Amino acid sequence: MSDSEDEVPDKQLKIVIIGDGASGKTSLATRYAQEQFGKQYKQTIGVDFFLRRIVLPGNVHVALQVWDIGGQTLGGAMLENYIYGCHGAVLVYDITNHNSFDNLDDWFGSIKKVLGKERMPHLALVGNKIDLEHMRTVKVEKHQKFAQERSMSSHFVSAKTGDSVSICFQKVAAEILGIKLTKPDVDQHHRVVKAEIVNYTKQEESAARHIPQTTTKTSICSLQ
Ligand SMILES: Nc1nc2c(ncn2[C@@H]2O[C@H](COP(=O)(O)OP(=O)(O)OP(=O)(O)O)[C@@H](O)[C@H]2O)c(=O)[nH]1
Ligand SMILES: [Mg+2]
Repeated sequence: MSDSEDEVPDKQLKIVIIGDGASGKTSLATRYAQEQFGKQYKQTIGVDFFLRRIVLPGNVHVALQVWDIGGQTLGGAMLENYIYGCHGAVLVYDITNHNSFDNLDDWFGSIKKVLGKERMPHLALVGNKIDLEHMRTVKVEKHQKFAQERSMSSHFVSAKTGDSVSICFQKVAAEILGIKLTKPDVDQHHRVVKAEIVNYTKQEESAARHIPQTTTKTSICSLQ
């Protein structure tokens, strides 16, 4: 069976993405649903919707409804309506912005307030912007402790490069439905980094070979 548009999915899942403004929620959703990324920040007002159909092991067809909730809704009256009935909640912070991590407590609190009395949805902790690893301000240990203490699954992604975005949502959907992902299922989602193959002409090749090599020696190291 193919995963075509007309096919009726076996399951429909509502996944909400919450977290501080500018942590990258819209970027994650657009990367996941449309394979796109924009550098320009455009604040989400209220909520935006995305849809992606996936197939999980056992030929389970799933329609993932992704609710991208604006960071400004925290503490507002509408947030509870947006969260209501979700099967999964993805809590996003920016690894270079400690405030966005600290505020996750409030986001977690809002989930608990709405759904705590019924059943908690699957919760995923997502550290975004790992392409900016050199600017990280939230230690990995802090991230892991937060996730463990609240029984959340743990993910590090980059909406910019697409690193681990698809597998993150795949894991969340599988967890909700109690489906086990095998290693090949997981590996399939790792992005292949495409290296450009340059075909040098014979002339360019020999010119490159004859570039004079400069050697600088210091008492500390030798650069070639
Ligand atoms: N370097 C880098 N920048 C990112 C990444 N994800 C998002 N950004 C940038 O961060 C800014 C905010 O991203 P958004 O996705 O709009 O943030 P948001 O969480 O939806 O913000 P609100 O709608 O206000 O809640 C934009 O300028 C994005 O280009 C990432 O993985 N790496
Ligand atoms: Mg947004």
